[in-house]
Amino acid sequence: MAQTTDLELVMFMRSHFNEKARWALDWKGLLHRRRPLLPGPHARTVKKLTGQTMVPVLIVDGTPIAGSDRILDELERRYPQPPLYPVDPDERTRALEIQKFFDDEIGPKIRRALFSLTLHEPAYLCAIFASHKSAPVRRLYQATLPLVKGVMKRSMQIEEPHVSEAFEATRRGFDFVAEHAGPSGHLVGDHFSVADLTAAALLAPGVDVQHPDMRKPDPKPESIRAWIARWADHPGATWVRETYERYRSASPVGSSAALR
Ligand SMILES: N[C@@H](CCC(=O)N[C@@H](CS)C(=O)NCC(=O)O)C(=O)O
Repeated sequence: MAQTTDLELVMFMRSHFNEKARWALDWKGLLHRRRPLLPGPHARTVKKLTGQTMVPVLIVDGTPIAGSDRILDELERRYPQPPLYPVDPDERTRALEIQKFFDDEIGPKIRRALFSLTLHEPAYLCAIFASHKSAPVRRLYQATLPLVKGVMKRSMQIEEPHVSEAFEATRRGFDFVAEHAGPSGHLVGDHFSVADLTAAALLAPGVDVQHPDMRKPDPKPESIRAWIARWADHPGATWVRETYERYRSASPVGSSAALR
């Protein structure tokens, strides 16, 4: 079936909530354009589009949809195959509950834990978010990052006791998937669903996943190598790696590369 809808994803590179939307688009084989913005300067553009500043935002035929859960919901409604929502109503409810748990409880905290380390690594932050920009823009962006450190600390609550809680929540996220993945490797029922996609995408910052959209740039500073090593042997980290290998193809059917 020819895809007639125009889809544009406004996003941050390598960001885990944005990864949810990228993964859903790729899983459904949907051609789309990606508009990667730099965190900070993004606020003006996104506010103008949606009245708030968070990405991902998916623009569907000119209409912006903000929020990864709402984006997945709209994609599922418009493009039900292959499905992300289980057919069985109880399983569907459970899968959406798991999405909400990871969106609310784990996603923001794993980000806080990781930023408590990367905040002191402007060159690395720049490599994460600005690798698509020209060298002069990257240099300028890197130079401004130390100046906005205070704002970032406040907006993400990078201070005690919140940082310790964030590390605990990260462990809780890995424990959850290790405990709840069934024999087939899925969190709900026997098929890949929104629950698996959300948990794997939001835990990906703690794992050395190899997918090009989430691979951490090299060389990694010591603090990042220690962060990855901290979770590497956890069965939950193994689950994330395996879920990526099984369900996140590096060259999706609807590859958007040509449209980027
Ligand atoms: N619940 C939202 C969370 C999105 C979110 O936290 N986005 C972050 C990047 S990971 C963001 O845009 N931060 C910049 C800002 O808040 O202005 C979702 O599921 O989309």
